[in-house]
Amino acid sequence: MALVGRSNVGKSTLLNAALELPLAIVSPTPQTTRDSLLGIVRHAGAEIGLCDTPGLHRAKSALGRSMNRSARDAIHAADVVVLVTSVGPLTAKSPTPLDGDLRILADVPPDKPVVLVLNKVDRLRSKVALLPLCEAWSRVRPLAAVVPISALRADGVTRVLDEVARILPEGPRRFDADELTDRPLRYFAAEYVREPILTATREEVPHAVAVAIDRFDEPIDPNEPLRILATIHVERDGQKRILVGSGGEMLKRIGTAARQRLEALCGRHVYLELWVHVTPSWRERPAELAALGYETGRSVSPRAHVAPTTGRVVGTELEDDAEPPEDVVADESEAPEPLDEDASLVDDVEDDAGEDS
Ligand SMILES: Nc1nc2c(ncn2[C@@H]2O[C@H](COP(=O)(O)OP(=O)(O)OP(=O)(O)O)[C@@H](O)[C@H]2O)c(=O)[nH]1
Ligand SMILES: [Mg+2]
Repeated sequence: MALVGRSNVGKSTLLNAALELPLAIVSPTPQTTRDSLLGIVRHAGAEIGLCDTPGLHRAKSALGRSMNRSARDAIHAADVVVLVTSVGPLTAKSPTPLDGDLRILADVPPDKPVVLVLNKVDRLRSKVALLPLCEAWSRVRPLAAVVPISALRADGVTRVLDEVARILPEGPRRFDADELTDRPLRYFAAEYVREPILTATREEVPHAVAVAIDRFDEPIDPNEPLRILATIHVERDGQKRILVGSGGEMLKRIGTAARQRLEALCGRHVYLELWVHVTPSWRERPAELAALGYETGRSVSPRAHVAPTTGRVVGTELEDDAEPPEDVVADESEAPEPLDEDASLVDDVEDDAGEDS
């Protein structure tokens, strides 16, 4: 099944809750997830491959387009689509589906079952507003189920798995009994370096960061630590200064958080060395994106493959179709959402600014 939706609605939080393990990185920054990540859950006799995907958004860079492509590919590859949206203080005033969600749904083939997940119900004072919202959704297209949940509190997540297990087609098992994900440990090493950066930095910095694993030594003796050398790529000198911090203090904090996260996942000691490198415009350049693993989505290449380039410095991406972070939820805009007649997921997803502040 594919977990799809706008940015920041809680897809990765839902994946983690279903796995009962914080495998995917999560942050209040829109566009946290950059490529698909499969988590395998055994539930009610079914083997469910949950494919977490990047939030569909109005892409303003080659990276953004690659992210949207990966989400669309997941929609088309999945047997079941779980469309995740979120509810909040505005839901009571305007219990209608958001344009951004409707556009995503329009890209799901009509014969593919869709489970709609209304996430973040913990933000509602009363769940009464969910009834008209569910009714409005049911008029849009037949849905296999509508499930209100709080992924953050792992409330309702079992019901999502129940519904998916019920409608999944029968087929042979595809994964080993102890398989958890399709990604290797080095993928998580890069992601877990990125996560504290997303949490600790603001504005364009989180979006300008990519992490490449330069060396990944996994000694056969499990008592020996994993030895990892990673480069954090940024686009400008100022961003590098922020990440290094005064006396290297920020970089040290990032490294400690990443190391602890990885040690918890793999159950062994980790030695992690971090470098910060300015690679201008990496988000715009297919060669850099491929070297960083975003085009192929399956490998993180050595630093040497990411040649520093010169050229236009990419401005801040306006993540204007994203669910806003928690701290601005109270300011959710009530402005009508701009409807772009050409809006379609076939090209870049156009924005819905409905919940923007
Ligand atoms: N209050 C509340 N916050 C939630 C819930 N689920 C997720 N969040 C928060 O929403 C933010 C985004 O969560 P993610 O899981 O990263 O969202 P996402 O849809 O994967 O985002 P992208 O990867 O950027 O597309 C984080 O700050 C989460 O803690 C929920 O049920 N309730
Ligand atoms: Mg995510």
